[in-house]
Amino acid sequence: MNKKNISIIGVPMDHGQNRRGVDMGPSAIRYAGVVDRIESLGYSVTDEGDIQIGHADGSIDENTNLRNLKVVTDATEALGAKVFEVAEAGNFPLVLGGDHSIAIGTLAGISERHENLGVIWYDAHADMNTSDTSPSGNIHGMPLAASFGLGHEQLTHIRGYSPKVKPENIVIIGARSVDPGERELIKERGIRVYSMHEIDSMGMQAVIDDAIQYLKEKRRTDAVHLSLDLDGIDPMYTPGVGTPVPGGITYRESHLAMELLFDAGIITSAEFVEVNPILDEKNRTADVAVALIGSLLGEKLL
Ligand code: HAR
Ligand code: MN
Ligand code: MN
Ligand code: MN
Repeated sequence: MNKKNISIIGVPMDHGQNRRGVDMGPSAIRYAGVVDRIESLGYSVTDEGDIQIGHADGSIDENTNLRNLKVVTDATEALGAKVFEVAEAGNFPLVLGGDHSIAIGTLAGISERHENLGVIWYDAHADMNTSDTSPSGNIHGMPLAASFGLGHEQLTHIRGYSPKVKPENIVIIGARSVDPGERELIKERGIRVYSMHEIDSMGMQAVIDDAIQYLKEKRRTDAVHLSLDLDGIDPMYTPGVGTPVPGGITYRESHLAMELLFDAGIITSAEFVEVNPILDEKNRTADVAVALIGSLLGEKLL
């Protein structure tokens, strides 16, 4: 990655799920020193502040099976516009969440500028439910499906176009909690998944090498967005997340993954989501987010 200016965009969103506190994620990550950490690597940083988030009553609409659709739609529209603007200006968008529903907006802003965007989805979950398959009505379990064009029209058409990404340009890393409808879609759409099984058996180095090779050589992507959900990492290291799943990726494996992505120079935008300081222990999860952002942007041990 050339040393582009990094534009930080905070998204204090907690309406894509039903546990409060993840709206404080951007503050916690800033408090953990994200700006200084990135500046110390020689980048210039612009903190663009936070996207305005409306209020919602938390109920699930019985016709759509969606919780807080309007406020999520409004926020992702606003985020999409901001991401588009900073990327147009030549900056690297670094989005801080907030729950994972915000990825719908990030991808809406980024994909408009690319013909063949790739996405790396680092997560315990597949986030590929639709209003028909969701067990929770929570939109943070739906952003990938929405981004390849499945689900409620308001979610699939942020910024007026759909799809944002081809299913075969998506790579999921760290999956270990996948719902039946998601499993079907993964098979049907040919989505590449490196679940915990592949991470255990191949090792993280081989997983990342394979993912990079796939996105670059096989899919010929012209940009790659990293969407990193802190629950992809084992809750032993990142307890401050709303939907922890045991048996996850280790702290060191995650650093290695970020370092290899940096070395490959393929990542053109990123987001770090689901940090919930209320559920956390001494801001550890935000600290991990900042450390991983450091490695993604080129920090080395020696
Ligand atoms: N799959 C479940 C659902 O749709 C849980 C999703 C949890 N999602 C996140 N983002 N934390 O990955 O409700
Ligand atoms: Mn609120
Ligand atoms: Mn997620
Ligand atoms: Mn998750």
